[in-house]
Amino acid sequence: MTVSAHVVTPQASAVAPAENLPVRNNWTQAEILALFGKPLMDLLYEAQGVHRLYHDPNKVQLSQLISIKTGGCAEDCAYCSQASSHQKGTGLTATKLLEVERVIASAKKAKEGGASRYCMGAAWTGPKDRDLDSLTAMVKGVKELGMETCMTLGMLSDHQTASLKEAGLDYYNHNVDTSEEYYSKIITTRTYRDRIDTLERVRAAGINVCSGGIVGMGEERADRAGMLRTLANLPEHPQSVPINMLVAVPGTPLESVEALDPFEFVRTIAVARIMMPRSEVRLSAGRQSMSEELQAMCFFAGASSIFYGEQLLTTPNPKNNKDMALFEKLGISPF
Ligand code: SAM
Ligand code: DTB
Ligand code: SF4
Repeated sequence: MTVSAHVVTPQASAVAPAENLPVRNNWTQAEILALFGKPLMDLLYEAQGVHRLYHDPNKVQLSQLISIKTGGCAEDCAYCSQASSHQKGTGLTATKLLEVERVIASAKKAKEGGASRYCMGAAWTGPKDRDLDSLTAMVKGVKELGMETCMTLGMLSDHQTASLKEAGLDYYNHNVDTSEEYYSKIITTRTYRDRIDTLERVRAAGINVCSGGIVGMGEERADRAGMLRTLANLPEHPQSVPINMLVAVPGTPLESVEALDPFEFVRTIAVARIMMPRSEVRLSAGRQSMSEELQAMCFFAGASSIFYGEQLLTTPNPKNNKDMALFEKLGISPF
């Protein structure tokens, strides 16, 4: 039987060469919704094209988390196991700030396991000045191991930001979490403006910004688009953009929210990649319940980083050997 050759005509690339691709900070909601609304294959093709202009498509960065102070938080974020108002339901035990030596010892293990960035998270509205010496010692100690440092401590004052910068902090994580419109449905103890103010302080101090959010909290597509619009229209794109799939923790107000369609999650990654072409887009919380195929689609859509290690802050994450087996199958290597 003869099979007629299927001639593939080379198509014009969907994206411009890197040097012609403007980094935009003026995205409109209509443009973003138009990206979300594309046929999935067109969206993925465009996102992968943009991804290849600035990133090695076969490399994924590994960041490891540690909770340096767990629970007892005065904020009321509806998704969070660590809000003191949800702790009765979640059964989480609050801890004090970990000792510096313990944090550095855990960072060393994370480095040996292959992580290149260490992200230290605290369940605070913001740090107290009395904690600053310990926090700066953690930054210095982790940097001495040759790892990048990231902290997420809530709202920062000017002098706290300056102390962290002086200690050598590389990244500060502070998520906008959702759209401005949906924010008050999720958090009532602070405002969207509070988040933007801390991001401005961090950027002004010359610390790299890590800011993203959570999807699957019962929001509409317009809110996912609005969240990306806020992030991409900041004066500078955040250097890292974590996209978290809600981990619906039993005992939190969002425990029984309807799960987001996985393809909508992939679309969110792809749109983030197109809008913020140079940023690291991190496939963040939620991987524990994602199939390997879904994660592979996220990498194709432009995710260039993951949280690595068997624990996020209070919830589980895939084991290192499981992630390495997946990378092996996909021909991806960590950096
Ligand atoms: N307390 C600080 C703050 O809120 O900025 C820092 C730690 S807080 C736990 C860091 C981020 O974790 C949140 O902004 C949120 O995006 C993410 N997060 C918390 N709980 C989550 C959950 N159940 N599912 C997905 N992401 C979550
Ligand atoms: C981010 O965007 N996701 C991380 C990190 N930044 C601090 C936290 C995810 C937490 C998931 C729920 C938990 O383990 O408590
Ligand atoms: Fe506190 Fe952060 Fe959890 Fe909100 S997300 S309750 S601020 S630890």
